[in-house]
Amino acid sequence: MATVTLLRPPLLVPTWSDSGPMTPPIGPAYLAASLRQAGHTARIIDGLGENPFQVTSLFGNKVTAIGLRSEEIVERIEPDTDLIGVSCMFSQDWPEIRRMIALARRRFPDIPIVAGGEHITAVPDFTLESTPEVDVCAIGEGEETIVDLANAIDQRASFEAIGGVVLRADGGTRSTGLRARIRNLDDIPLPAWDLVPLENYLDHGLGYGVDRGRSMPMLATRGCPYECTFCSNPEMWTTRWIARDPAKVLDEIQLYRDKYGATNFDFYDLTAIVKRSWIIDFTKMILDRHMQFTWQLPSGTRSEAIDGEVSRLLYTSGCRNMSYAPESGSPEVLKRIKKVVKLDRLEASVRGAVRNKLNVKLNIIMGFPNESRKELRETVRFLFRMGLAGVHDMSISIFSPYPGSELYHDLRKAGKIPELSDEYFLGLGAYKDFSHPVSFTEGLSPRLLNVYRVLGFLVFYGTQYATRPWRVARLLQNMLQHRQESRLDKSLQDLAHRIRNRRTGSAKSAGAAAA
Ligand code: B12
Ligand code: SF4
Repeated sequence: MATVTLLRPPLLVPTWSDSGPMTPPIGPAYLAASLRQAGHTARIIDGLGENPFQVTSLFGNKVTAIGLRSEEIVERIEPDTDLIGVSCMFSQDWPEIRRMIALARRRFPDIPIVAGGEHITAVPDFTLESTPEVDVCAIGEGEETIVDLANAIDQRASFEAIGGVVLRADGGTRSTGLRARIRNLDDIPLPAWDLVPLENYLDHGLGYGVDRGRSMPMLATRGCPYECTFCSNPEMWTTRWIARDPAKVLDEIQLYRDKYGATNFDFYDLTAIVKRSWIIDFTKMILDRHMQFTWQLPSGTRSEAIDGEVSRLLYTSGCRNMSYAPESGSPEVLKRIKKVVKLDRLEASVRGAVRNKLNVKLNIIMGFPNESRKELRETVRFLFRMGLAGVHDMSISIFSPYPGSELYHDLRKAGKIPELSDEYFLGLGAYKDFSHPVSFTEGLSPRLLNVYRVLGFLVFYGTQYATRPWRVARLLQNMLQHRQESRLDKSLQDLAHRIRNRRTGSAKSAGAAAA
């Protein structure tokens, strides 16, 4: 049987952004579990989790790496490895991951290297053409592909007949095409968390959501049925949304409560709430089983299935924080980006969630191509209404054209992204970085875009706190007592750590504020 080492890079964050989510590597943990189930030996080198308190400045201090340096990750690969797998989720990380791959190749000249993940799925040909050190790219969902690759190594067979890969062939590349998605998610073995330095996350309150105790990542669904033009979901997961059996999700939660003392569960789903009946079954089952834990939906979810009854059930079953992803307050923009959302219905859903005591965050994007000033002002007015409604948090990202998305293809065709250079990849990190603003909007300078963004923040938080002054007191109290309830609590406390620990180089200071 084969021995596979999976590399998770360090966390790479734009140095001047407030974002740097320190999350356990759920993708590699899933892959490792499938490898083990098939009889192979799996290892994970979690670049972030192995040393979450080390900070390294990269690319002229444009990027901060948190965790092991790429050199240290490669040093830890055991010599008996038969296959090296590298995970690349975020395109902005590619320049450093490519360097890590080159280091691995230098140390292991004859061991096959496979790269996979969301970024690789979007640009497999570019990856193979620009990075001779990569032997094969895995596209889409990875569990079956990694097992087939390990089987092929074991049987000394070629990779050519394996589904879901892109290989070099005849001086170019050849794709075997995306695999059919795994239909029964409950057949996938649970993530191999024992191969990850999990305590480093659990003990330090690191994770995706607000710090509400020992937090474990969860995945209840995969995929999303929508096709928003700024999102790479359709090319990666297709438009098939598949949910697990709610009972199995709760069995997993119970396992982590017993095994790791977990008290909070962050759902990493792309769009957890699509089907009303699923979320009702799930929440009612928590209540029927008398389970006591908190859970959060930090990825921006859709609003269609969340009416008053659903948000009440969410709260009573322990959900405390959830994010909606309206993206814009302009109906024209929403139509153009194919968000398929009705703002009045979304607003009603949000108001219901706030009334039912959920801590609500909104995800906004500004700076879509062709977005007008009038449309940006509509978004600011929407934020005013949401502040008035008592929504707790929001984030405004500046639009970045991620590979694999429809807008990326459009901008490439129009020559707005002339080549896939390091500058372009690093520029994708500008979505939250005030120091290097980028604008893809005709007639709107990066500076002006930043002005709209600051205006949006001021209007939203100003309205919210002017109408609910007790929330300011609560914010200060939480700050003093190191308690977190909202994303703003989390961001401010992480910022305080960052300032306090700047001289000591603590990773928590360098970027633990959540995205
Ligand atoms: C949860 C999430 C986050 C969380 C946590 C991410 C994490 N796990 O560390 C946080 C908050 C950190 C986050 C932040 C951001 N995110 Co995000 N996020 C997601 C989301 C919804 C789920 C990721 C996930 O955990 N999936 C579940 C696991 C099981 O899947 P997976 O890791 O992809 O692994 C599978 C396959 O990819 C493959 N695979 C992966 N690695 C490998 C390796 C090998 C060798 C093989 C064979 C296979 C393989 O097999 C795995 C199992 O099937 C994805 C969308 C999505 N569905 O993936 C977006 C997504 C990854 N995020 C995205 C973006 C843009 C961001 C942000 C830039 C913020 C923003 N504006 O939204 C920030 C950047 C963070 C940073 N570095 O600074 C984009 C990335 C696009 C890109 N090309 O860069 C995505 C794809 C959303 C989208 N469709 O646009 N995100
Ligand atoms: S942005 Fe959200 S709703 Fe739109 S396709 Fe991506 S995951 Fe689905």
